[in-house]
Amino acid sequence: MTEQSGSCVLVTGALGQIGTELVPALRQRHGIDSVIATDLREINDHSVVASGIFTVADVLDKNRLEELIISHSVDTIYHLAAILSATGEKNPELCERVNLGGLANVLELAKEHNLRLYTPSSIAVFGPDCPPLAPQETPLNPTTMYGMTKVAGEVMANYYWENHGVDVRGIRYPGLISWKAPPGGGTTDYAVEIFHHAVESGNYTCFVKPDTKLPMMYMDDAIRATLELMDAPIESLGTARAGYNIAGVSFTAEELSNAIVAKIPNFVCGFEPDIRQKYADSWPSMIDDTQAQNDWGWKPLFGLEQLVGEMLSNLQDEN
Ligand code: NAD
Ligand code: AKB
Repeated sequence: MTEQSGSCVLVTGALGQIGTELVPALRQRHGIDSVIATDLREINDHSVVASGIFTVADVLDKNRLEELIISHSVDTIYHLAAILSATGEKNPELCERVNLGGLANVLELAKEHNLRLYTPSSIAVFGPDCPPLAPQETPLNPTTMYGMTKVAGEVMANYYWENHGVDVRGIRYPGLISWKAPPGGGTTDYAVEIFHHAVESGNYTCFVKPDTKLPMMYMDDAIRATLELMDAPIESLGTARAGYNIAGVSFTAEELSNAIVAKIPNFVCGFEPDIRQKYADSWPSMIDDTQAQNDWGWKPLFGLEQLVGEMLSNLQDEN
């Protein structure tokens, strides 16, 4: 079902890396007053999200979310609030509580108020036993708490679809690369930080090894994928509905650094792996997204060269 123009959308975790770009895209589609952006944090007046309705809401407070759903006649939730992998390993209890508790609340509210729900998954669902080219269907044995919450989240979402008919959809995003908002404490954050350091100081110390290869995606592709999945006719979606594999571009940390050097010849990147190396090593290096291609026509547009060009030119303009 494609969202109708009268639709009212609630976004949780709206001030994060994805929300900062998804909220404006949703406001362009639905109208500025039809997107209710929420987050646990207070908004900064300079945030692009401040151009429309914003209110503080904790996803663990189901009553507060329900109040917003009723008072704004919300029919769709984009549930972005979460604790990502690196922060999640520092505080696994918080990660479990927010990621699973928040999702349980929005799933129940979607059931009770007949809402559509978008809830992202991640390549963190995969574990060390996954082949380097991750299939859509494979045993999911993550080693991070974050990954475990994402596997459980897909299972919970499928349960609400199968048992209550809740139209819930999700994508296993790769590491997302963007310049408008900082990443929120993940393992793939090096692939964003490197650009800021290249532009601001000309050097960066990367926290994974040069040959670490992970699936990544430019934010424009990720936002388009999200909207395309939400627009897909319900009957076109298969068993992957709560966690579609989608591929963008895979590269090693060294390939990324070299692509930046091609544009900024004086840029120097060193490598000092920390604990995040272990999380990166537990994830596959490439994603098989045949199912997303077949079910809803997924196709990425940004390769490494385009992504590096966009990141550097936008950050250079900002500085
Ligand atoms: P982020 O960390 O940048 O933003 C998450 C937001 O959630 C933050 O603004 C935070 O303040 C908010 N939040 C935390 N606890 C909350 C609570 N209790 N109530 C309300 N808000 C709360 O994350 P993101 O990168 O925007 O990711 C959004 C979603 O996409 C998450 O589910 C994440 O797992 C998933 N994802 C992201 C990536 C990526 O590379 N960015 C990759 C795969 C999956
Ligand atoms: C993280 O590194 O935790 C996220 C993700 C891939 O889910 N960017």
